[in-house]
Amino acid sequence: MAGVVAFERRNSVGIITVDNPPVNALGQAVRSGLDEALRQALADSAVEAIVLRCKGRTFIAGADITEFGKPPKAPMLQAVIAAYDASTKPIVAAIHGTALGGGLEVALGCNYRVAAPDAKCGLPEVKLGILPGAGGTQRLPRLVGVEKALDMIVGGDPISAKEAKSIGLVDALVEGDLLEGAIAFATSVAAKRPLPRVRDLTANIDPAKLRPGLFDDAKKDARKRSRGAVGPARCVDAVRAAVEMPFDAGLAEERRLIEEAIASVESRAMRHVFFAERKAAKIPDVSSDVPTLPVKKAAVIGAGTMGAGIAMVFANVGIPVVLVDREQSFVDKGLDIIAKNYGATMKKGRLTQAEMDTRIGRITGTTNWDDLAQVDLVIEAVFEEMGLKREIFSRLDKLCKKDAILATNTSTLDVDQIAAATSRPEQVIGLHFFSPANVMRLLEIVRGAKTSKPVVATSMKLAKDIGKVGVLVGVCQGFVGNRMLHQYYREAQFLIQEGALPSQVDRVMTGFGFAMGPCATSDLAGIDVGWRIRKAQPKPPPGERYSGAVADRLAEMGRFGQKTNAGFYRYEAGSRTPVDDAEVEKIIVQVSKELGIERRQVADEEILERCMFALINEGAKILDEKIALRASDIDTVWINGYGFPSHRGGPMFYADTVGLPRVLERVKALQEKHGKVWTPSKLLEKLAAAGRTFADFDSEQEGSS
Ligand code: T1G
Repeated sequence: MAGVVAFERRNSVGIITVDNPPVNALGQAVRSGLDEALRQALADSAVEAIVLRCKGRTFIAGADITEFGKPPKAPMLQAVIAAYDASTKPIVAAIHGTALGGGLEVALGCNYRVAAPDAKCGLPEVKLGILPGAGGTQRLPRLVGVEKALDMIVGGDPISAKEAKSIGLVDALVEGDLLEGAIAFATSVAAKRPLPRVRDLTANIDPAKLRPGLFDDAKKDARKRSRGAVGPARCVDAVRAAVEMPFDAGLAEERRLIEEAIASVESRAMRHVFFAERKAAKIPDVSSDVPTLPVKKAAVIGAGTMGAGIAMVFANVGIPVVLVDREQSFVDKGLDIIAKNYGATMKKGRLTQAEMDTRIGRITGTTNWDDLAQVDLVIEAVFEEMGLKREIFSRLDKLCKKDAILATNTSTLDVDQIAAATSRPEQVIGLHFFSPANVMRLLEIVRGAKTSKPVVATSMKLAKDIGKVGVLVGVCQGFVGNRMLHQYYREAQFLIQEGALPSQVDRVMTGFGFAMGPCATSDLAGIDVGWRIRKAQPKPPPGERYSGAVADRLAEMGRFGQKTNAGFYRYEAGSRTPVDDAEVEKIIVQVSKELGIERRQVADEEILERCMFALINEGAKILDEKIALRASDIDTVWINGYGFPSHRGGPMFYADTVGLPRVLERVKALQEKHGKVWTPSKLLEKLAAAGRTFADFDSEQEGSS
């Protein structure tokens, strides 16, 4: 029997144990091991009942995603589950950690399921652009009802063991030793007949009991929320088959749909995103044996919106944090922001009063810098002004303990220049959070020229510990995300100067799948933020176009965006819904006139191409300069920090789907027309000429490191 699955008997109970670290994924060896173990259990006459359980940190967390797209190897998972389903002896699945995807489907093929109280169950396949393909769409609705099954399958989020018990997905929660509890449960049901099989349940899938139009509504809703991805709607079709077809026909329909999904670019994109996030955590020259420093107590300098959000991030994971500002009123305002944020989460039922009190209890507001003497990590989150930041870092250098990590949340400034204000630049790093810091998953970790490996390793680990996706980037203006954003916004603004309107540009980009278009995002972030930065920078030389002209005019008129209920759009009081404003069109036409630009019809395709190719070309330059380690890191930054649609895989993955020769050809044509802002990246030219992709570039980097 394959070494990853073992079989043993304890008295009258056969125990099948899966041991395939790190997450007991259902690779070929596990599938054939499960098959063989069942055969042994059924053949052993002393066995009256069977327990299926896993070693390690979790129950089976799904099919082995690395096998997707490769020729399938027998036994197929459906066949393995069919054998468990047909067992003549009761099988009890003992769930701990996360029973996900194919793992939960295996458990649904068993007669009973018991779980540790902190376990989770889910069918997250939709997050990989596919759907449960081993009976989950047919068995789950039979067991927990159609609406709950739709919720779990179309949404993809796991549920707690407690909820699973309450909806009948799990038969019992086992306190203490899970295996002993499962064996006791198995013994208690050993003689019970007939054996309960999920496939035989029909009450929950009786069409007469379902709300008319349920599936059409679910499909409409799925389309509305999926920003153009087709995966969620396909999940609805599969669950519909459970109601409209006999079990085996439903299984066949599920099979047809998953084969269609696995072959789709959408699923390839989302699988790329899955592995890209995990790869981002690996730093070639900082191996896992580089020691990390403990972060048991943190501090945040600056109690503004950003600082307050960052303090919450630490309090949320149990790390006490000191929130510092120069005046008590500023500190109080920061603590107030925190209380309001937690209050809002509590109102949504996602936090209890007790949890809120505990978290707020971990945050100490102060104006006394001596309170920083013993913290392990300080994050500076004050105004974007170099002089102020250097002053703060030189003060921290004198105050903080020797091995404290001094971090800056700057989004644009030179981390090396900030580090040079201290006697310990090796302890300085950039930790660039995204607003709202307690919500956005991305953390750009900015490695300075002198940042030590232990500080890098600690920051990468910290990102995971605080629930963020950490991506290591180098020092340059705007790092990875904002540097590319600047080129994307540049093109969006040029297109508006040439004839497009904000709503057209935003419609094209949200149609592509972005959560928000560039103009609505500027209104959310505040048009005045960019305006103040531009005002401090030199204007482009004569003859060179200036992308900030329209935004500057709006800001000069006090149209800062949502905060003034007017920006690129108008906002009704208290509403965040952008409304087209004829006043803005007048302003834009006037600015074009002053710039000597004759306005013209701009096609949607041109908007998409120029905005996307500006991103891609800058991304390639960033890779060439080694500011990012991988093209997939750039994708991870854009998906977790800028609302890039995950079903497109990120700007660099998208470029590979378009084809780099095509991207290069268009970039060169745009350079012809619009000048040096479109100078093609050398790396893009090299890869296109060699018929290679950004994915090739990444695997070569990986191979050479
Ligand atoms: N297949 C292959 N590798 C996997 C894997 C999987 N299903 N899940 C995790 N890994 C690797 C991961 O790449 C990483 O590798 C290591 O395990 C640790 O993961 C038929 C078709 C379980 C919640 O979508 O959500 O079943 O980077 O860093 O934070 O219907 O992993 O160390 O080299 O994420 O503790 C459905 C995917 C599959 C679950 C653990 N299942 N996994 O999180 O660790 S489709 C999923 C997760 C399916 C059936 C269909 C998480 C986790 P490395 P990690 P973690």
